[in-house]
Amino acid sequence: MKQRILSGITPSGKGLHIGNYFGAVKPQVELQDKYETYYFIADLHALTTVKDKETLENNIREVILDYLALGLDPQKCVFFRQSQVPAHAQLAVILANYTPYGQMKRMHAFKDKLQKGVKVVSINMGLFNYPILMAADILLYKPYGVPVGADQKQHVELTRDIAENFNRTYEKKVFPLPKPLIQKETGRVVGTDGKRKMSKSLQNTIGIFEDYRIIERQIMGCFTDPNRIHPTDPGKVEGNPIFIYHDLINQDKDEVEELKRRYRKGQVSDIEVKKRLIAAHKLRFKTARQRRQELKANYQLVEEILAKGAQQAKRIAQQTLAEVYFTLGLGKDSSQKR
Ligand code: AQP
Repeated sequence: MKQRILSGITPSGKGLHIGNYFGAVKPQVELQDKYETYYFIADLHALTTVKDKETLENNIREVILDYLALGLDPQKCVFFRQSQVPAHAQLAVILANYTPYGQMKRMHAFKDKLQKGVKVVSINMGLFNYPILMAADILLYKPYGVPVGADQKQHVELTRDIAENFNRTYEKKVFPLPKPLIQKETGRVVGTDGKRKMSKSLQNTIGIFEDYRIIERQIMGCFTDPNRIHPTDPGKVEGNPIFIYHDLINQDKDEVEELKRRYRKGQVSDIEVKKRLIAAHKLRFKTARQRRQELKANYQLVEEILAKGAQQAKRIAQQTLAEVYFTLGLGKDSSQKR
């Protein structure tokens, strides 16, 4: 029997960026053949930041199309929307009782906001509780592993702690402990500012499906070697975001090596390196962009995929929830005993 894995994407912005792709989606696509896979759109999580109905609906549609166009195959995986499986919210309410407040205060989703100067009083409880909902998302399916970017490691670790706490309380192994599956090379793709993780909210992304004028602007504006003033100055390749992106995106490895060699010697301009990256991006994502157009034109089919996925997910999720209810003393059987 295949081991099970599960992962999700939050529709909090317009679409996926290359950090999401190389850090999470690409490995998830590759795992479809080896594992029993559950992938979902974490639309309830988006409520922490998106408060406009049309924007939310639009974000959800965009991410669904992105995800499918990038290679998620509904023949191989169960693909669904979190909000269509009520057990996610139900289990989150329960798991909150096995989660220490002190530990929640150390979660980075919350701490990042504080560091950005946001006042505690203006942080909504959805954001504060988001790692608990994420624990519910995961534990419902009792997966062996969760393929995510490095930024999510802490949340998977919290999930393990909650599961352990629950199991210990009832002296029963209801939840197996899931492993974070993080890519060594691509678990944290740096943003175009060259400093921080590529993130929608930091506006340091390179898109995948955006209009090419936007992607060109994103690439042309990318941070490179700050000590290099003229194209004839020898440049630094290691840790230079433009070469990190070439290594990820450009499938012509000879071209990448040639550009690196010339860059080190001061024989190529930043502009040329960036233009070659734009060309490589166009080539790399050409098929996915076409597939996305086709899916968009046939959205009815996409909805059918999601409805079927929700039915399949519900079967597992309901089973786990019933087991949890029973373990707690909320189950049908325990009340019948009285
Ligand atoms: N820069 C990144 N490098 C590697 N992996 C990344 N992921 C996100 N950014 C990077 C991974 O992508 C998956 C989906 O992430 P999400 O939907 O939870 O979005 P996110 O992490 O919140 O992405 P952003 O762009 O950083 O969004 P904002 O700015 O709204 O917080 C996850 O597996 C994530 O690890």
